[in-house]
Amino acid sequence: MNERGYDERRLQDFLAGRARGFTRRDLLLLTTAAGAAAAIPGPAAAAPGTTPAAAAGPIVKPLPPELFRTLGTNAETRWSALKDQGYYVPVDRFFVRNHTSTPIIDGASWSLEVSGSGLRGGPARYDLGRLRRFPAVTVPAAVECAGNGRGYFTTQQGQAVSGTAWTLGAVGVARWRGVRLSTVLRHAGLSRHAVDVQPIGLDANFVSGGVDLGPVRRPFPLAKALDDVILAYEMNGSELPADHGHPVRVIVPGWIGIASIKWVGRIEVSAEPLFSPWNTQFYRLFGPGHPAEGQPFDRQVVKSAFELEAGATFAAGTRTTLSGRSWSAAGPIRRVDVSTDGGTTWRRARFHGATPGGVWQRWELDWTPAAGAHELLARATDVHGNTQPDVTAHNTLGYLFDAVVRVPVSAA
Ligand SMILES: Nc1nc2c(c(=O)[nH]1)N[C@H]1C(S)=C(S)[C@@H](COP(=O)(O)O)O[C@H]1N2
Ligand SMILES: [Mo]
Repeated sequence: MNERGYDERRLQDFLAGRARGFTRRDLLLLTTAAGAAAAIPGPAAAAPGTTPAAAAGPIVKPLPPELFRTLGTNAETRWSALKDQGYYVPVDRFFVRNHTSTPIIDGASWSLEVSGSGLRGGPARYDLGRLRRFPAVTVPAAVECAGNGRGYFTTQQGQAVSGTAWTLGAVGVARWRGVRLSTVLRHAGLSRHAVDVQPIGLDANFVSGGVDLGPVRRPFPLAKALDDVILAYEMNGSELPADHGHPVRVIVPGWIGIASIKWVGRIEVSAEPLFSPWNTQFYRLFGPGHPAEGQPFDRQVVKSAFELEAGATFAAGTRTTLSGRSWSAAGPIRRVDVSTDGGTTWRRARFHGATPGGVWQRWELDWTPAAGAHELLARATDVHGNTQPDVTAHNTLGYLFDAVVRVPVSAA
């Protein structure tokens, strides 16, 4: 799957008006609407017949402050809460990113509509029982927000960005069980003209600047849909929890979190290129060095995090074990270098633990701190040689922060 080629083609389609769902004209209308409700032709509708249920508050599960930092309708995992945890992030500490609120959906009355111009025939409908009767797969995969690390554009690089000021806790790896999207699409009757696939969420429409942008949705190419995308109904061996998409969510391995639509109610299969606000207005790189209409992107980058909080204190002169995790969407991590002196000297961290699917790598390093202030850094390199820079090129929406993060700690 060559995302770069796809993104380039779709950018040209968008500029040329070869688009359905959300055109360049809609975007221009929106950006000139300045708060007034713009007339946008038909935001994609959720599946008729499935009632978007009442929301119970932005997030349903408990958010104890030792496990989460709450940011509006979202909650990021505290990295200290991952120390001594296994490879998979338990649900009780898995981050939540909600555009609005977690809807409570009854799995027994839920069904998924698959429809659109990319099918040979009319709409197909699948309830949970039907999805469970297709062959199941279990896939270790990360969900990571494209804005993970956004806060460091400001705190580390002194740059202004808009959006949720995540530190590094908008990522989690889980074991997802479900049915391959390819199985369902082929069952529904794919036409040879199908090009794009767009899952649509059943949560409340997202309203931004007074404009109703419709349900949360973002397209991906048919090639990705047929490659490794799944419709997940289990997370870490249990029924999918409400906050993570109950009863069914999409999991798009390697791609930014917004691709993995939760509470999916409809999947549009299209014979024409599809667009939504989530691949035009949002989730593009804007700013110096980027095209005026923004650079589309889909895939995540390379990052590392220590399993501790900034400002952590250690006993001076006593050996401790620093631990952390590194991950790359392009492939497994090959090496991680750690500095405990602000980047002057580096030591190679030792890897530990199993790495199913090579989604992320746990690592450790022994350290005997002298009394005083210290700065910890970790830099990962994946098997393809992709590594973390010292500085991430600025983009105004603060996506894809991959620079090495400087973590202040002290010993006394
Ligand atoms: N329907 C729907 N799907 C959604 C979202 C949402 O708000 N609504 N948020 C997206 C974003 S931006 C991210 S990063 C991931 C977060 O998944 P999680 O909350 O299970 O961690 O879900 C994605 N899928
Ligand atoms: Mo996200």
